[in-house]
Amino acid sequence: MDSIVEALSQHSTHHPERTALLFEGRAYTYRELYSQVARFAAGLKQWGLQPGDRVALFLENCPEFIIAYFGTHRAGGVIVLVNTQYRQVELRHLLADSGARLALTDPTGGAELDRLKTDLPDLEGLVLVGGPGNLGNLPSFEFETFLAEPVESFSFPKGGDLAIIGYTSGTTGRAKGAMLLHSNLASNIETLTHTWQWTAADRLLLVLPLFHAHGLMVGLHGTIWTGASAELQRKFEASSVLSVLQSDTRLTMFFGVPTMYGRLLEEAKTYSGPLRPLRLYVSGSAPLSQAVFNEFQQVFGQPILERYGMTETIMNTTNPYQGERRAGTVGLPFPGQQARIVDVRTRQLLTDGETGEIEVYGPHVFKGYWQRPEATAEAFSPDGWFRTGDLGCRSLDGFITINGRARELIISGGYNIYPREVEEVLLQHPGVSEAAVFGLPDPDLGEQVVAAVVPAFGFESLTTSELADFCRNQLASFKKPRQVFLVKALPRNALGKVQKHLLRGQLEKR
Ligand code: MCA
Ligand code: AMP
Repeated sequence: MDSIVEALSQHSTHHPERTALLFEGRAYTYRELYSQVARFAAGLKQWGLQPGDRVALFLENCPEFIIAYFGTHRAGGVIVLVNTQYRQVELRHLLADSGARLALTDPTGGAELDRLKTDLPDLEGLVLVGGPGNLGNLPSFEFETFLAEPVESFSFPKGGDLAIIGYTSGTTGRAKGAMLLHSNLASNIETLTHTWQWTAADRLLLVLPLFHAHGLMVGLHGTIWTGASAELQRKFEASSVLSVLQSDTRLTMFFGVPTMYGRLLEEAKTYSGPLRPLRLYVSGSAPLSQAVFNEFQQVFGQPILERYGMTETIMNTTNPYQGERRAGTVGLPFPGQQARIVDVRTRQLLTDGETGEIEVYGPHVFKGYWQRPEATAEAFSPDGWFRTGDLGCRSLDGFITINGRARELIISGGYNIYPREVEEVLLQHPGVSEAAVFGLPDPDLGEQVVAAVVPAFGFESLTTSELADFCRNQLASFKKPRQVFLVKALPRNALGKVQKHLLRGQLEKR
């Protein structure tokens, strides 16, 4: 099968009454889900969507997200994923760069996009979930009115068709759109579901946001590919997740970022009932500490399976489903995919035990960055391997450990923050003369965003909250600095480059 939407259609034919999705007390069978998908696809066609046109999804977890996602693919469209925390700076860039013609959002998101209309000439309309909204510039349609009579005469997407543009940043320049083909999505979920022994009998508690790869391309895709079911929640909240995990005996799997596991462990301390282990707990998107791994195994009776992925490649490596799950490592490449470690400077292959950049190869690797041929060329080695930007080493028996990053990146609670983007916003504040943004360890989030700021003359009493609010007005709020240190000067090397490791060393102790 070339696409996940085709798998959905097949399940709706062969097992129409099987449950696909549960959300806030409502169950959707495969028949119902696919019928809504087909209707949304027809609505898109009627509206005038052409194959290859981009549709942005700027919405929290809900069934409409899933219907619009598969409906867009059914109609030959391309999905642009947009984090719901994004504000004007990110929205303007993502929607303009992708040239999205239509966006699915809620009335609040609609108002935000409507304000940007003059900067977004390609955006022709909004589909709104949860009410009509009060918009002035863009035509909008309520979700329900967009569902049309299905037309089954058009074909399913082919493996080589573009499916998703997932934005991910770099050290320089703005976020780049990683182009994932239907074949990338299908091949990766095929090997992943096989490796994790995911079957139609499984039920996943899906609380990860669907607008990122982890929730969407692992959680949702795996569910639909195997004909299983998912209980979808709007967002993660430790106490309700713990009680659902314990009370709903049909659940077999839970996927999360390390912050979620840490919070579940905290919550478990106040939980009186017995803790029922699920078949599979998976962690990824950020490093899982050995302490959380060990404590989770003790408390929940199961070793977490840690895996490693990226927007550009979906899932790269996994600890074994059967056999040792080695804490602190991300395991081995999925079958059918490859990974190697090369010297960062010479690009020569390294031997086991040596640390270098992780490169990956296989049918899961994306096609390139949307309209960025130079960035695409730089991202691949001459023999076609993708340079992940992650540093790691491989043990003699093949387990990969990630032990650094070749690029500047902060991972906070599983969300990526590129310091440069936050620095650029800080520098727009009249009180900031110089700014350096970096990560410091955080017991809950893994890393937290911190800024060192040289105040402009007369602004020596700038506060963290003032600068955090300033960032928050323009950027997703998870990118705002949690601490701001005022310094007299930034340490620089002979070339003038800020030495962030020195700042980190100094400020970590404060
Ligand atoms: C929320 N806040 C955060 C974060 N999340 N601050 C720093 N880091 C975060 N990750 C801030 C909000 O901006 C807000 O600030 C305040 O916390 C409360 O927001 P709320 O939404 O209630 O937060 P939360 O429920 O505590 O969220 C924590 C979370 C969430 C559940 C861990 O961050 C989350 O869902 N993370 C998962 C991200 C994910 O799916 N990543 C996968 C990327 P204020 O009050 O000031 O507004 S895909 C990927 O990385 C690759 C492919 C891979 O390998 O998976
Ligand atoms: P993104 O750009 O959002 O796709 O984030 C991908 C990045 O998340 C990777 O390049 C890694 O740096 C990081 N990552 C994902 N999974 C893990 C993991 N299990 N351990 C450490 N880092 C991870």
